[in-house]
Amino acid sequence: MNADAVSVCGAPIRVRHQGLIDWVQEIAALTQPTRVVWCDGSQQEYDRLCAEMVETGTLVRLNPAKRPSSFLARSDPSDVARVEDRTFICTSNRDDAGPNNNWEDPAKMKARLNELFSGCMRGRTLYVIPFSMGPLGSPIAHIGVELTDSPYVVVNMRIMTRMGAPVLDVLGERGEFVPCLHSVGAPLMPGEADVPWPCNKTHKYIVHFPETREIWSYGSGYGGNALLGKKCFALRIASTMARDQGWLAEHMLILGVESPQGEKSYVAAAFPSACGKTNFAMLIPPASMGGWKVTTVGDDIAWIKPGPDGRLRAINPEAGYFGVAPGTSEKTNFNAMATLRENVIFTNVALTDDGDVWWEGMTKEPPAHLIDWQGQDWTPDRAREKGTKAAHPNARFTVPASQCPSIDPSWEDPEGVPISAFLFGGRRATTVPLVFEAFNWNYGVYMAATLGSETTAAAAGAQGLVRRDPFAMLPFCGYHMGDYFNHWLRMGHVIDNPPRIFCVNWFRMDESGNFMWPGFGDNMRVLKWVIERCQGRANARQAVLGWIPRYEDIDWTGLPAMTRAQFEELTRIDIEVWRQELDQHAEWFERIKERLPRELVLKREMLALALSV
Ligand code: TSX
Ligand code: MN
Repeated sequence: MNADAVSVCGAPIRVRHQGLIDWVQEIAALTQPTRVVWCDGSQQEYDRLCAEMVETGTLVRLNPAKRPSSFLARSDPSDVARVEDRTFICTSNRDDAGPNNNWEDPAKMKARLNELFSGCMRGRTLYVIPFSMGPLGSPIAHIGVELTDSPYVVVNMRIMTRMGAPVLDVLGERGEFVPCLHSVGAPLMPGEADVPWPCNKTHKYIVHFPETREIWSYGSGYGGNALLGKKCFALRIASTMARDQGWLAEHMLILGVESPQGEKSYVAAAFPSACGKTNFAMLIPPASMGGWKVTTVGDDIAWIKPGPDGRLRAINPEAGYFGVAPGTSEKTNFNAMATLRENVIFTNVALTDDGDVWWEGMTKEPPAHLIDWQGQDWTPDRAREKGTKAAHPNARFTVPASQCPSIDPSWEDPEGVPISAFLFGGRRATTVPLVFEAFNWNYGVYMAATLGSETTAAAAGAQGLVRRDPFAMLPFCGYHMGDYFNHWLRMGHVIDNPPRIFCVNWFRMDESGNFMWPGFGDNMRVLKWVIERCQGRANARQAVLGWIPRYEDIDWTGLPAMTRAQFEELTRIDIEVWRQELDQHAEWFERIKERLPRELVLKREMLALALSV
């Protein structure tokens, strides 16, 4: 291959990086594609690929009068989510992957992958996707190159990352990039017809080599398995880079809070799945609160580095939202619905008779007739009989972040935004108060390390099963969880003035199974207290777990329904229940074993002592 490689629109794009050229050539020789196409990232290229996928049946063009420049993809029914049991971390020392990851020997895994990838792109096009995670040229950003045989991946990557020719300019002749290799694992024999969603039903591998910083993904075309910039690079590989280089790669949203006086603060927050992270990132404060504003920097991932001034600065490494559609409505997330008006790729939602989309929770009443996510006729009556959903529960939208009405003016600032507070939240019907501030950094790390969330299948009022999801990173930490806790503890004294750490729980219930907190926009009341704590302006009472707002410490303007007694119940700490909670923490810590920092054992003992008097 010469340095003037062919692009999807036929115009050659100039590649100056010999290491990249060599790698593409090596992979082309291994996978045997019909042709190699270098993506330039242009609108024309995107439009052309979408048009081609409409021809082949991979995409359905939505009604331009309803949903301009938007498409629907229906996946293979077996390829609808991340495959955690097929996700591997390959380190030379098994213990370095930790109890939180599946491990395999790197040499053994490479041999297996070389077998699988051998000839796996026959009859297909190999697309070269240069992409930047974070604003181009930002000191917090990093570059990757994904090689894929899926045009669906190309168009999704164009929305989710900064992608194409400008990235090659930043990369130069010898810049660093993370090689990300992806194949749907479905080669075509000569004359064999393709299917709308090619994938490999028997072999799936999502493999990370943190020591050489490589990603190999085989057999799935879906989201987190295939858009390798996101979970694979921006979290699993980046978390190991961050450990080695002294920064943080986190499963966090970033939002801005502006006071009526125009003071701006930024908060990063981690929540396990099904806690409404995207809703929180796009929150609209109650108008009655007199001019408080929330802006969105990111909804899923934060890369956070100490800045020149010693403060932590965060970027959203992504350029789009790959969000769960079901449950999203004008009521739960008005800004998301506005973001989704055009230029969207929907995956596994239902199609309406007028060529638009629908999903469970989008409107109160479902349409009388739909085509469901599997392409079948769907009616509310038949759904009630058979229990079938119109949209898959993990149906997604891919949409440019720039379209979000609440997008923060600094969301693409290459220097990042300064972080004032970290929030950690879970879905807990009992036990965890609405909000409390950790006494100090290490204590906050303890709370994040023991973060738990209840399974949503639990019936109202019933005790759901608590799943521990430390820092909401359990499926995404690319190394030993004990080492990760230690890295967080270390970061606390690397930074001059570390952000304060808060725990929140929007989901506490009363004895009858009713939510005690209105949530959604009213979460602004909690955010306001958090921000004012950071500024040393808000009061609190000292409790065993940390600093908790009293009734009078919260702004209740426009929410007369919340009484002092209700709020006290919402922020109550039940000593007996917390003794049991600490026993569960000990059980959880047992799984991390010898690499658990002693500081966290100590923090648990101190808490236990405080609870015993
Ligand atoms: O996203 C949520 N947030 C954060 C929003 C900024 N959800 C949606 C569930 C997660 C997928 C919430 N659900 C929140 C919340 O704060 N709180 C609740 C629980 C709840 C549900 C309904 C009501 C109140 C609380 N009230 C009525 O339905 C009228
Ligand atoms: Mn996520």
